[in-house]
Amino acid sequence: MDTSEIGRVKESFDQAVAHIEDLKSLQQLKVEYLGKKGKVTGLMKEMKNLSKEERPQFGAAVNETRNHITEIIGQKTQALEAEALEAKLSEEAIDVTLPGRDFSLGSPHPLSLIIENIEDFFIGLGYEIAEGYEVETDYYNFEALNLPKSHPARDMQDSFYISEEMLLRTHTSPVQARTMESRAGKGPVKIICPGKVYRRDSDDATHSHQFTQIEGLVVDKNIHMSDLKGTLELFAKEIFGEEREIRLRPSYFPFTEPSVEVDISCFKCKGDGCNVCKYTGWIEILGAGMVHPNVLEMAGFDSNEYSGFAFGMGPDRIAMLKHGIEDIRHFYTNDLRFINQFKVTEDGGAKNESI
Ligand code: FA5
Repeated sequence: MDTSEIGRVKESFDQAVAHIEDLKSLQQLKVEYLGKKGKVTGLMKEMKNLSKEERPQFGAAVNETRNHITEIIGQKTQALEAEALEAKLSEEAIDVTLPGRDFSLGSPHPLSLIIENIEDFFIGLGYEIAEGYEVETDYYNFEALNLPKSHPARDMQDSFYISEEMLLRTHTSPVQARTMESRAGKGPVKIICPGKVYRRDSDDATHSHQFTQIEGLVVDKNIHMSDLKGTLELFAKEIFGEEREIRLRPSYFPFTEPSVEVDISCFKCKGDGCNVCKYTGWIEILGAGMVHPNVLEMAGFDSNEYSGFAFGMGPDRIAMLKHGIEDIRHFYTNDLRFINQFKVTEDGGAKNESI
């Protein structure tokens, strides 16, 4: 063996290393040349077959080749490691300038918003919020409100009966009967009761078999019709605008005497006549009256000492008027395109962005 064999080993290494592209192949190449049974080690083993004179030169050449291979492998290892790190970093790179992922925020339901507006207004006047039961007894829904069985006025509210004595409440008025009863004849009572009610009405653009109502009740000494009128005037201005006026028309409810229907001056045409007010200049918004002495007495109040007023309104219809919604069924069909139009304004009110 002569030094030309060493040159061939070096050359074959140089050629092989030029094609290496990953650390694993480089490691294999290292073993192939520098390992125990590798080519360079094989050259060293040849030393014993050489003469004493040849050995130093041969040994130096093998050492030089081994150093060369070791150095190249070292450099290549570093280069490949840097490349792998670079690839990993760019794979894991986060572009902090990308816009964040959008997640959709729900909008409060327009009915919840109008109910909250109305609640806030009455809380400001010192009212408490009272709650009752959606499944109610015939007694509280009708009898305690001066509507004995077979009273013809029961037909005013077609009902879903569950049994002889139980029904889905047709209005929120049973809450006033229950609340008065719980106060054991002692005033003042000053409540509003928002909630769902149910009637066997056929669904159409302005009627739903399930809708919402807000009841109001004040019972104390010396409560007069003027207190009712003043309260509702303030309410109309708060919900429909400062310039609103109200008017009371005589009406009939078995639980109030006298009873009135309350209209507000039209907020769209300001009284000139338009499609919202059906060209009358006025829009009906609620029923009200002075609490009937029979209702006070049945709930344990002395009607000679106490008097009161009550009112009941439909937030569905109020929201429809306020936002120009033409069909009550939009409230109950859960179409997000409808609900998402309503946003909460800074003062906590509702804004319909499409209007
Ligand atoms: C009542 O329910 C009385 N309890 C209100 C009342 C309370 C009067 C206290 C006096 C004192 P009325 O049946 O008119 O009254 O209903 C009140 C409101 O509920 C109506 O003005 C209307 O806005 C709403 N309403 C009635 N029926 C429906 C329906 N099917 N769909 C949607 N809203 C309705």
